[in-house]
Amino acid sequence: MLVAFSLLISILIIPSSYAHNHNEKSMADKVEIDGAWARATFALAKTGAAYFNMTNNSAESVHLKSASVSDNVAMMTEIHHTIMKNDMMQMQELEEGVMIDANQTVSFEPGGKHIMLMGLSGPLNKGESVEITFTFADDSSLTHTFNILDKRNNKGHMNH
Ligand SMILES: [Cu+2]
Repeated sequence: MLVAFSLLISILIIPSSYAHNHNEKSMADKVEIDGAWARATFALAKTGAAYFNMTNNSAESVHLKSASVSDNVAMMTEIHHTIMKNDMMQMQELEEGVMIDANQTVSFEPGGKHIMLMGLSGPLNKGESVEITFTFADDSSLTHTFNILDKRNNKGHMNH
């Protein structure tokens, strides 16, 4: 009888703790994106870059793990940052993604962090837009529209 009783308790407890998690805001719900744009490319470009600010409006840190686009846009999407190596600017993938601390904004901007679109299926044309989906450590995700702008590359970041 005692065994049956404790089994019953664990059955009751597990679903209620799941229910509790569902009531909490997902990481995707805690962030806001602004200033989103992607750089227009020339006709035969195979890579493109996108920039934005991501603000964490919550009291807990948020872990952005990855970004993706439709296969129609590019084969691969990576989160990159830019480092100086031997006086040269180089890009590196941030394989673990990016942590955004409580109530902080992380800027993805030319010469710094950016979303890299690799294996473009066509050029990113000024005036059009591209949808980028962000996925967080809790598997929540959000999709944002990036307008394609023809901004000058003023930081000598040749690959972008
Ligand atoms: Cu890059």
